[in-house]
Amino acid sequence: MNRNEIGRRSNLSYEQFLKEYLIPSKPVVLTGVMEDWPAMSKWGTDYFKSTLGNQKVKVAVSENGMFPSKPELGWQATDYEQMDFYDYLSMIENPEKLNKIYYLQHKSLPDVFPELLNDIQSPIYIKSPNPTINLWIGSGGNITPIHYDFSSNFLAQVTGKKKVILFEPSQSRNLYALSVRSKNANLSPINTLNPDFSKHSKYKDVPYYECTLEPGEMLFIPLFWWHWVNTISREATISVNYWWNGAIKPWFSKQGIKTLYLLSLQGK
Ligand SMILES: O=C(O)CCC(=O)C(=O)O
Repeated sequence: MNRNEIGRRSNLSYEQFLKEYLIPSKPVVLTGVMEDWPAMSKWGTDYFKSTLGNQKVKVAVSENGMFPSKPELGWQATDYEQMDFYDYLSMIENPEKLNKIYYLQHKSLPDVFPELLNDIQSPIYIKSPNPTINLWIGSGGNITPIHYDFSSNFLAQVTGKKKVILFEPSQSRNLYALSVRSKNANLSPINTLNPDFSKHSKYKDVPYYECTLEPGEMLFIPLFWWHWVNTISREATISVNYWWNGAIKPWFSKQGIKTLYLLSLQGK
């Protein structure tokens, strides 16, 4: 596979971000953008236990660390358990004692943990109203398989590290994406833990973009870009992501129309 490192930038103005990344639909890691977030010094299992421990949460469970555990069966393949947030936090403090892997995925901050909104600040690059803001908490070994979203995305790392791999939308065929008419058209059936190259031979040569996201860094994942995310820290790993509709106009540019056309061939 052909590897490209995702670049890092700091102090980008909105205009620079627009011109260099949003319009050309190019990923970038932004550094120094979370320095004023109270979350950076406050958030962790102790803080969440003492402030929100009584709350019930629905946590995804997997035998092998993939969420969903069998991407070929679609998103519904993930199992869930209901538990006290306190108990979940205690579990991921000692992941070596667990025989399964657990992941609190995309919990809406405004709906589930509105108190925590005071600890973060929406990136200045989001100009559209009401982005979807989610909290993700897990520990080492969680894998979100290859998929794309229908929004532009900032994935902001608060504690722990995540390895993120991205593929351009034009790589859909090499990722064996299902037909766009399928319910799971945005999920690739490739098992990234153990790819079956006899079935998915084109995946071998697919060009990809990679970064290891460190605390305090925010990754811009452009609209329709395929991504998979692997939590690599053993300790509790906390991220916030923002899905927002920032890139509709660029998709009507020449390059955007070409990519939409390639996506429309997906799975044919
Ligand atoms: O952090 C993760 O595990 C997945 C994040 C993701 O897929 C997203 O932000 O769209």
